[in-house]
Amino acid sequence: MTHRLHFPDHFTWGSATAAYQIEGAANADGRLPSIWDVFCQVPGKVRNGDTGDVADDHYHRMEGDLDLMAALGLPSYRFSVSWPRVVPGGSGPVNAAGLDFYQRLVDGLLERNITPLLTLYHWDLPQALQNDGGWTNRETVGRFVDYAEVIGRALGDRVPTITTLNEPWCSAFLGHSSGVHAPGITDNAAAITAAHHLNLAHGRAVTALRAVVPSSTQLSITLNLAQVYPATDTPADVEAASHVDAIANRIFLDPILRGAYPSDLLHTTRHITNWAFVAEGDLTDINAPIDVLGVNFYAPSRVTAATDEVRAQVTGRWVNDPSQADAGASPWPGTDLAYSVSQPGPYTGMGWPIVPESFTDLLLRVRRDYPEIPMVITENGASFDDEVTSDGEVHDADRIDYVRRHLAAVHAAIQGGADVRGYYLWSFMDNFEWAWGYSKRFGMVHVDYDSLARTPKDSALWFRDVIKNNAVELPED
Ligand code: PNW
Repeated sequence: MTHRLHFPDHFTWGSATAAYQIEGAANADGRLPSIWDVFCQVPGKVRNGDTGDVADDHYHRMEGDLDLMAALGLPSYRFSVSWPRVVPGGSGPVNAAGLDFYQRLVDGLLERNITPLLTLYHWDLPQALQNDGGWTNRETVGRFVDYAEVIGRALGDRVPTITTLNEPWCSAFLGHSSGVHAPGITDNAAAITAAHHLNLAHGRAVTALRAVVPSSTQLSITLNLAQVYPATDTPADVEAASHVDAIANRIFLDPILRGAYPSDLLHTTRHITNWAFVAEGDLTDINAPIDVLGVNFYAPSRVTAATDEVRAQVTGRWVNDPSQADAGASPWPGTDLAYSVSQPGPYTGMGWPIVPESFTDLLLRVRRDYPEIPMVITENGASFDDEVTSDGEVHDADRIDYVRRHLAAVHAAIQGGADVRGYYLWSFMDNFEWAWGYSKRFGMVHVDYDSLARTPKDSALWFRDVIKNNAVELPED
């Protein structure tokens, strides 16, 4: 016996990728390096010394990939535009050849009846801008707005939803505090400065885009919100969880949706920064109205207060490290007041705990605290060690189980009143998993990194049925 959970009419189904993770062709047609091209050259930063130079070679195989999306019944596709392809110097001349790739991509999607969802920035800052300080430099905000306008003018008439930034938390805090992402800086004050400039870039880009795109275009930002639980119910741990909620979630949600930084955040970070980078009018700019909030979710977080005992266990690494899944503590990026601690399994191939109920909690929390904003799940999925069998199949039952349970969690949140409009599975195909290189596979399509052959996994065929039925089937238990 099975039990069918139906999704609302007009629910949007799709899958997602990002430019640097799939395109390759790093030096083609006038593209210049991004911070990730440079970061990949630093020994020890990316597993096995992998780079995005070739990746899935999507840049040269785009038509075939779109055919595969159509064959798999995808109604929508979320991709990102590579800033260093379109404006290679970060500012200055537009590279027509780079822009042409995205023209062809969008046209190719529309020809196949696949609705594009475009992300302007998925972490590939032009290195030229990093040389001037990148996101710690307020000038980068204006460069981003100019780039957003270029894309809005070129593609805005055919792309119904544009997202400004993907996961500014990762750019700010993994890039500038833990340093496990490009540009690899380890400075908490720099991370908070970067977070503010990312917020400002988002808000000003929204206003600039409104002037150049049709009035029907939905504008958005995608956040990876941390669903934070205290390690124990002691007041100190509860306070640590609230602090992490401020420095991971409300640092973005509050200025964007309410026009103010949380007062507790300003207070608890005053020994790190004086927030002098916030200029008059910034909060009004950041608070530019958006139409929908993109939410990416993988796993919850568990945190504890900074005590001498906890500090003694610190391994110095960010805890989202598979080898750390069941050991140690690590400083929460951007702060010295809270530490991330291990959680019970089961885990995905990233060592991230599988806790679907926490996804429901998160969506209901956003609904409760920011009731006006509709949400779209712009990423959810899991990495596992998939292998192609001798008959050319990939039996990824663990991924199907992960997605099924997380879809049930989304459904429960909708039943509970959350306004969730769509779901994009991360990822369409295996790709460059940032610091983990090609060692982690999130795709519903397998990629052989020798031949670059694409093989739909069982999860892709299963997801095609979910889409067709607008429903997920759960085993009765
Ligand atoms: C997201 N963390 O990244 C990104 O949007 C994708 O590009 C990426 O492939 C996907 O999730 C899977 O990792 C994250 O350490 C990377 O908390 C790291 C973390 C969160 C999100």
